[in-house]
Amino acid sequence: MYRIFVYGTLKRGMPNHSLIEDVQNGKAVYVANGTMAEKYPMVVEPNFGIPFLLDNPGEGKNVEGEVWDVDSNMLKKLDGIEMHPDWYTRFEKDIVVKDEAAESNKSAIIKCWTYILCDFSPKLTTYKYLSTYTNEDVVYIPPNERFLKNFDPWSMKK
Ligand code: PCA
Repeated sequence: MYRIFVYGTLKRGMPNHSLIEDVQNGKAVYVANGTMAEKYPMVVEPNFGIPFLLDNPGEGKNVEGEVWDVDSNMLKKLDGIEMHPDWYTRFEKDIVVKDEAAESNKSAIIKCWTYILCDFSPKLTTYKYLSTYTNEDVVYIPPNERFLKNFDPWSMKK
């Protein structure tokens, strides 16, 4: 199994979450909510509503998300969707996980794979740095509809 941290459209209730729940893609088990140990700039690109964690550690906020255990089939599927390693790149990062039992304030740091945008266009750093992705402020345009707005994925890169 592989431990992953999702902070964007793959979270529960978000537009790509059904991929994780689809048993045809492989196995996935929810572990806990988590927060990145290190600060990162997380932005939502305003024209397509795509969340990006920018490879600029130390800037931005401690991003919140979900930890899941997935098998190699599911990981392959997610790598395909995120276009790892050409678009997003998957890295292992430290995630802080709290004991969710009442009255406990124990926490642990675990290593999880997460998708980060490297060599990003400087334009992306002009957007607001968020700690939590929601699909409320900017509507997410899924990949199969992006051509309608002439989306060029490589315009997000340097
Ligand atoms: N999907 C991945 C990376 C960004 C996105 O929208 C995630 O939810 O973590």
